Amino acid sequence: LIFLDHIPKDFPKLKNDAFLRACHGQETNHVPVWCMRQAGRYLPEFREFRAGKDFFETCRSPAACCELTLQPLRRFPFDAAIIFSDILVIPQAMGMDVQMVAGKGPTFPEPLKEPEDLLLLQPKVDVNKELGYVFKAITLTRHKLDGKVPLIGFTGAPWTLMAYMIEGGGSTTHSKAKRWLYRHPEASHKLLKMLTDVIVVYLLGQVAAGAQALQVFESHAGCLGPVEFQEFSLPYLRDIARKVKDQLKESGQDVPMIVFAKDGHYGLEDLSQSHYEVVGLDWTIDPRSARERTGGKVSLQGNMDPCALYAPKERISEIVKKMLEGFGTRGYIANLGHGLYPDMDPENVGAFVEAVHTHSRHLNLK
Ligand code: 1CP
Repeated sequence: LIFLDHIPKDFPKLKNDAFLRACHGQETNHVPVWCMRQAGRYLPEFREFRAGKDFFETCRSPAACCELTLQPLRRFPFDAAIIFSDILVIPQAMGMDVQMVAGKGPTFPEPLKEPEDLLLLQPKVDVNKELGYVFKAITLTRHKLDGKVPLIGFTGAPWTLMAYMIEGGGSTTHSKAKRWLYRHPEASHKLLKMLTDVIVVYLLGQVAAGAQALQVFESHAGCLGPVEFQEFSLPYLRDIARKVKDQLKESGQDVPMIVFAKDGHYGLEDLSQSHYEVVGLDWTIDPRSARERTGGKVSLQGNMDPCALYAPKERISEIVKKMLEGFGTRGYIANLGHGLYPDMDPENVGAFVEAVHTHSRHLNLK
């Protein structure tokens, strides 16, 4: 991993470390907050900037990714930025064609159908060459952030990426991908292992480029049951964290990692013992029970129902207050239970951020 030796050291000094402190369970004046999909179509400036441009072309432009990452921070006092990119850049790097089709979402014209199709994937991915544009976007954005808040890098988890590569796009049942788990378990493990290898190098590259925290999105945990999760998701999530941390330790770095397994409530105990500092939660989990089940071993992130942002501002404030009381203000990062939707009102996003800051400061004074 040659690129770890080339860490740019001249980044501006970090001014707001609340998010990083909360990841490590340390005290903060206020509870840090950010939103999944904070760079997105709910912002008019995002829609304007993206208009007429191909989605993955945008992802390949470091300047565009930097601009889109910074947009939400100009509006709201978020405590972290997340690099604008997509989880599906990894299947692309492995040789698959992925297009963003308006009104339909990501689409693979030639998804994997049978185990033989694994032979069509790049066996040895040159991550620097294929995904270097993400690293450049991270370095540029870290500089342009000027130390305002930390920059989060991310990846899709192996099972979630496998599901897209076989389904060919979004799906409600994920039956094509799950068919592999039951009919082709060996080929499934082979693919999950290939993905894991690329992901580890990709995350290390993001850190070398300037990412200050890493989130792993297992967005499709919910279509697995506890048994399939144990076999096809959890071991790879653990492998990723362990391998990334081992490498970082060697180079004397400490970068907190967040695992977000959406609808994976059955795996909460295991996820809290998987080498991640933070476990992200969707809105189906009660804050107090999440604390009990994770036994204070990790920090927690989440988990307001994104749809609560359709409520009037006063109601949002009440919901946030309850959420903060449930989680407590230590070892906690406020977020939504999933991403923002395009029809959400930016004003209410502002109300959410303000409610987190105000209520948590009050709770800390008590
Ligand atoms: O044209 C557009 O703007 C399309 C909307 C969009 C955006 C803004 C897509 C298409 N991707 C993104 C950016 C993105 N994707 C980010 C940017 C940083 C931020 O959060 O602000 C991130 C972190 C992602 C990650 C991502 N992409 C996930 C994991 C998170 C999650 O939502 O569970 C997933 C599943 C994807 C795939 C994807 N990309 C885009 C869409 C619409 C989807 C979901 C498709 C589906 O399953 O139906």
